[in-house]
Amino acid sequence: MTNFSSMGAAVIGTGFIGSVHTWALRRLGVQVRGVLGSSPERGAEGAAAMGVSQAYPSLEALLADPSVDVVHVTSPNHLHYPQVKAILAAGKHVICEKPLAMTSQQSAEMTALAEASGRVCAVCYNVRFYPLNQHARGMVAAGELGDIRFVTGHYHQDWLAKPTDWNWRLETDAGGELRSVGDIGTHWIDLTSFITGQKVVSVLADLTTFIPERQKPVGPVATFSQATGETEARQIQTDDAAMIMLRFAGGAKGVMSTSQINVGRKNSLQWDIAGADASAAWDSETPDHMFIGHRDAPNQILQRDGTLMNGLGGAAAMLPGGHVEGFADTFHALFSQVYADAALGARSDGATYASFADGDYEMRVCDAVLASAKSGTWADV
Ligand code: SOE
Repeated sequence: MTNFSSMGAAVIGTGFIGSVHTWALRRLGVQVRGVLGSSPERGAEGAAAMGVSQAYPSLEALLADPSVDVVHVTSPNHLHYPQVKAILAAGKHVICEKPLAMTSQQSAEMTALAEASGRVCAVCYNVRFYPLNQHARGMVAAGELGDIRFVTGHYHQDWLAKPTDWNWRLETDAGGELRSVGDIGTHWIDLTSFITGQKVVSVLADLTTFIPERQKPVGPVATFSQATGETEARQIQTDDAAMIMLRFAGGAKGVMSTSQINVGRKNSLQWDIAGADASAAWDSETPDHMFIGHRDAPNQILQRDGTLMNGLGGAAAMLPGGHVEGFADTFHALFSQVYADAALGARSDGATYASFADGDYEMRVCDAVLASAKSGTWADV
């Protein structure tokens, strides 16, 4: 394991996911030089809670710090575009949370700027970095499933199931026009495209807002937590759930659903990929086990063990043997690739983290989902 103690990072955002980034950086030995909060007070609170030595007073101050090599963007979606542009103009590497932008116009521009900058730019599609997902990509690439036919599954959560549940993602101004699809559906699309090596080319989508009016707390509320106290009624335009049929470039077809109101489903991403010769299936709530299905032989369950997996899977495994790995470990694995590339100054050939071009592809799939939901017909990506 490489030690990145000569490298410095700054993290924009001190909420749930900003903390996950900071913990993963610590495990890699990266020096977390400071954080930037949504206000100086929140920045100071976040820095104190995470034991980081400073909260920058502004993005300008953060970018002026010469000891920062890589900037992590974990702010609400509407800030990704201006912040990433400023970070690239300052000549720093960037890891941006998903979705990359609010629109595909923004993501296309960010991708062009990233390519021109010569900096290492990644989108934080962390689910790729469960070792068995990397292993599955290796299996498909080696032809072990045969031609890919049918790709099905879901990404369901329940943290927005009640009319009193609130988060900035609910409003289009901060989160974008799509919510369950943009926030978690793009993880599923990214992951299945990554594993199968096939991009989605056409979609038929149906979006639903089951809770059209919610109670917004007057004070701040963190992701996955519930506020108490005074609230005001807000009309909701974004999707609580979606059903999407998919056509992939290589001929595969699929169907998936997203939901943030499925009571009891905390953070459930499942995929099931049927090839002509074998199938595979995986569930984020039991991430160290993968189903491998056969027609004429007993089915198998592969338990994650770096020494029993292919090269991609083995490389992503952070712990030896069958020691259980989880959500936080995926950030550790993703960042270890990005920091190795940042130390060299360029993306390496074997890198498997999502590029800005991948993030732009997700935004174009979102455009097609919206267009299809509005027209009631298939829409091309
Ligand atoms: C909220 O839905 C959220 O934090 C997503 O934004 C993340 O991408 C997902 O990993 C967990 O849930």
